[in-house]
Amino acid sequence: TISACIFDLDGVVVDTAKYHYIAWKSLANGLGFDFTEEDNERLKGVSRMRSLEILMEIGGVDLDQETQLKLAAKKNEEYLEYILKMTPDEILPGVKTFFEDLKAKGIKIALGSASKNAMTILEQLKLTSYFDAIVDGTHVSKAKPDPEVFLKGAELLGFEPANCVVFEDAEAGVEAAINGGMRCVGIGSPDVLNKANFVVPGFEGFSFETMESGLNK
Ligand code: B16
Ligand code: MG
Repeated sequence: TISACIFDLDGVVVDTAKYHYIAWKSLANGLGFDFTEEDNERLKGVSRMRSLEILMEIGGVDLDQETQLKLAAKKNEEYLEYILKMTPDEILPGVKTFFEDLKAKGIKIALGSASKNAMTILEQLKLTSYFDAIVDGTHVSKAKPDPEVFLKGAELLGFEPANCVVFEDAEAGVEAAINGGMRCVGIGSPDVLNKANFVVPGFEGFSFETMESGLNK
């Protein structure tokens, strides 16, 4: 039986990757190198400090710890400028309808995100009240593919991992769900998310029934 659904945020509920991209790009340009959209793919689902490490690797630069913290804070300031302008229009298609469907069926909803800005984003989207539990980057010490973020969500709701279904757009996130003993619906491309139980391009037309039949295949 399915008792709860746990959602990743960036790339599942909303497309914040485009704002992360603009902010990381301007940081890279300030350091004297370019940062492409393809490079940005490597940062999806990855923590802020790990993202900066990957960026430094791309630019071939080496920075001391203190500078890294300063630059990560600077990137976040710019990123915040964009997310504070976000509105509920930016909720990805079909997400709200699916949330309503889950509520109507008594299925609990949790957030399992690596982002330290998750609360701000949910507030901007006016989605906070849909969540029965929220676990984000401020609550965990181990990054995906470690299952910590999803296990904490299940624990807060009081359900066994086997009764939880995770929705993820990043490979590391899918692995985190499987590592935690949960089933996982990939949001995106089946080539990338091949470890998920099944993959859909998005939530348009997606319902509790679609989920059940997909998981029972
Ligand atoms: P922040 P998710 C992740 O969110 C993003 O996918 C990733 O690109 C970002 O670096 C990370 O959050 C940390 O975000 O800088 O806001 O703490 O996909 O796990 O919801
Ligand atoms: Mg994500």
